[in-house]
Amino acid sequence: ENTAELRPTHPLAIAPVVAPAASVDGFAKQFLQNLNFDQGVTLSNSDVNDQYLALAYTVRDYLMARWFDDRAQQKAQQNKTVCYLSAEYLLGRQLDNNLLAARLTDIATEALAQCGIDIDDLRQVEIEPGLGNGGLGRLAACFIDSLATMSIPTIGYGIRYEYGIFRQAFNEGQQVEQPDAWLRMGSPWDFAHPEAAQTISFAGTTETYDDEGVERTRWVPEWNVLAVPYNMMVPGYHNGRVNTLRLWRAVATNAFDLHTFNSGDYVESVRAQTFAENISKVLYPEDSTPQGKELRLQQQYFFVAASIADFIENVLPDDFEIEKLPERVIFQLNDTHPVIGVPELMRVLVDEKKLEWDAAWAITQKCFAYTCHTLLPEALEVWSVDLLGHLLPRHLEIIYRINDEFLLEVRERFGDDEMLIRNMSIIGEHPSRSVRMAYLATVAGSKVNGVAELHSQLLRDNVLKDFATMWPDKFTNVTNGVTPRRFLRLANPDLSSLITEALGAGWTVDLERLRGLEALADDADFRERFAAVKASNKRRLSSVLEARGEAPLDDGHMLDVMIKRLHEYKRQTLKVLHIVSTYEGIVSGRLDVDEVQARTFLFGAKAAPGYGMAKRIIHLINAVGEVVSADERVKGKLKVVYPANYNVTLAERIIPAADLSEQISLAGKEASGTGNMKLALNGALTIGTDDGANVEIRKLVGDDNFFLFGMSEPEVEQLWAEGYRPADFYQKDERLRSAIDLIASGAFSGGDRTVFEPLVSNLLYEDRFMALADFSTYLDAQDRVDAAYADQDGWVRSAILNVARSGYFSSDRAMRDYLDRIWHATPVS
Ligand code: NBY
Repeated sequence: ENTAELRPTHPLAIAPVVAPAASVDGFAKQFLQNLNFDQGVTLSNSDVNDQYLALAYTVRDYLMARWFDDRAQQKAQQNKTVCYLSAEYLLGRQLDNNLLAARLTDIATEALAQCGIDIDDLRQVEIEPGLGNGGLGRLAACFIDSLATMSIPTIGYGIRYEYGIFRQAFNEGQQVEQPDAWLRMGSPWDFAHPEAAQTISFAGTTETYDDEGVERTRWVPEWNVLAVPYNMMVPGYHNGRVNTLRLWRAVATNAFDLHTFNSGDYVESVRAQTFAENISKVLYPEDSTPQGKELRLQQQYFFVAASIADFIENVLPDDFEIEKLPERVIFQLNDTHPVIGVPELMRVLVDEKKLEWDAAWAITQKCFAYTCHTLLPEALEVWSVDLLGHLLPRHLEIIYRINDEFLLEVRERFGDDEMLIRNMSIIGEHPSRSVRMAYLATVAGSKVNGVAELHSQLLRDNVLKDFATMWPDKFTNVTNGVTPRRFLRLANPDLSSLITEALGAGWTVDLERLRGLEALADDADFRERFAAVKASNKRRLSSVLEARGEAPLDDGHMLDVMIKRLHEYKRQTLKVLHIVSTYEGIVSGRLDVDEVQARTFLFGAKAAPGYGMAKRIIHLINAVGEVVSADERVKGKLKVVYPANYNVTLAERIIPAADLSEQISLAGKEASGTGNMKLALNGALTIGTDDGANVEIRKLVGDDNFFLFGMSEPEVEQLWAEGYRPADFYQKDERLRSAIDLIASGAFSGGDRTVFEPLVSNLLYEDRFMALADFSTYLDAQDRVDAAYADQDGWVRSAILNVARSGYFSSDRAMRDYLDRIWHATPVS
């Protein structure tokens, strides 16, 4: 590849690129060279960050030749490429994952040891790229891992935010947000390619012109920015493949401020650069309610337009016939955030490639597919027509035409039902005129999928009902999955060894093999070893917490975890009510202490900075935690820990240590959940509602190994329709009354009754997510948990069965489903 279009004469220049020798000496040599020549330090002068960077460069060096090969081969084979379009990738740390993929872990450990370095010290300094909010972003990261492992030609396209998800700190129990300057210490895993930048335009006007007798439209934009790609390696596990994640960074164009420069206002021109570069400055930290901010739409158009242009210009061959685009690409829309790509591809095909509208639309419909990740109405993204028309005038025209033709189709099919037309229109009229992005995605996509069986069903029955009637075959389900490499093999090395010893190593890429553990659940010796792994994972977590200044975990406590974004529908409050009720029960003598299992309740959760109620819930958890953990009367029984800044790195320590997984959303609200899968896969038992993928987890692991409680989705609908009055539940249930009264009394706020008053009255008089209605069955289920935990043998047996039966939740399986049902792409050979 070095020789393309060049005429080198040096023998090295025409030789293939080769990786350094895969030996301890080869690794040490490369590492020291990188330390000297890339970091500019000698070993004795280097600090731990120099060493970490040199190590990262060394791992890269081993993957580089594979990466070159894969790109050359993908180009030569001209296979269909999966272009995953996602505004978020929550990657987690890269070092261990890449060492594992390249089979370098042992070699690197030994080579560094011979240099006098403990590789663990280097692991510690890596800052994870937090380029996502939660489930949706982490899912994208799992998917690209699986696609690389399955040799599917894939490009992940996204945004290289300069600041990822904020760092969370607590100040007197309340969340404060700090900027996540993840690039500050260097970013050894990505490669800038300014030569491959795309110019992305905004605003201005449209005009028609005569193109040799044909009237055409063109966009005359007002300003533009450069999109500079940064490539990251996405190595497959043990298969020698390396795919690409291409993240775009916004940089000011020269033309941008030429005018100002010429007018002599130097300072103004520099300020203008910041304006352009703001586009990729920061990740929006809202994980459900879209903010409708102009900058966010700029981000979306910026990365999608750059990605589509990049694919057409740089991935496809020069002589490519654009009519054949659907044979070569599928653009998968990760929620509605990239949906502006639909009118963008239409603009490229009609205005630039000069295709007829109908031909362009036929191509576009085949090139996109849409994944929906929510059911909450407030989470469905809409853009005001004014804003969209101002920023992207040509795209708004295109959306209007798509809508006109779509509504004609609706009339043909269903007659002139004006109500139906209004309901299905891509343009909503109330409260003000807006573009409904989920509808645009549904109209344009070849397929629309939900992320768990129940979720896909509810999409068909409620949210997108009319569309599902019109196009039943468009709708499908792909239940989410998680990568077993990161969330079992890397996060839980001791359990991994135990599994490999029992079943051989193949499970890492064929997770259904875990079924082989079922038989071992009845083997006392295996149970003992499994329990020992759990105990040691708890000790490991305890030292991680201690290093962060938290109290250590108590031996023998059940570890009860709720780790997910803070949101009312997820019902962290219900968990708090359980804790307060148990605490109150012990203190008042209502509960027999000996019946209560010693438990540590662990929370991990960030709240969107503007989400007041979520922040109050964080405050309550910390306040309750402080009182409960300090009270001598429950000492040794109950403890609450809430480490700040829950992220992927911390998740990898918590999940393997967990005994109980809290999945307690109101039925019909959690699209899928993926933490539920990671926890079951690591042998935690679930206490959960019949919601999202919990339904499928319970079916697979069996009712005996899952604690189900709460209303079903139809029961929720019914109670809501009847008129839900939370105060009735408060009146009826004494345990609930005592718990709420205790919070209201100021017992957790130094006697101040005002602090949690808004929270309490919200529960009593609104309770949108019906925590009070599910409280009593939740407490009953928690009693069953206590009883089950008292029988340790039985518990461990159930835990093993959870692991054995979670193979379905591999993201490899999810990728096979996408490939069969939606993408129809094949592996490179
Ligand atoms: O996607 C989550 C769902 O809540 C969860 O049930 C599912 O398992 C997961 C993967 O399918 N959704 C999610 O994480 N959503 C976001 O993070 C998100 C981020 C930004 C915006 C909306 C949602 N936004 O509008 O800006």
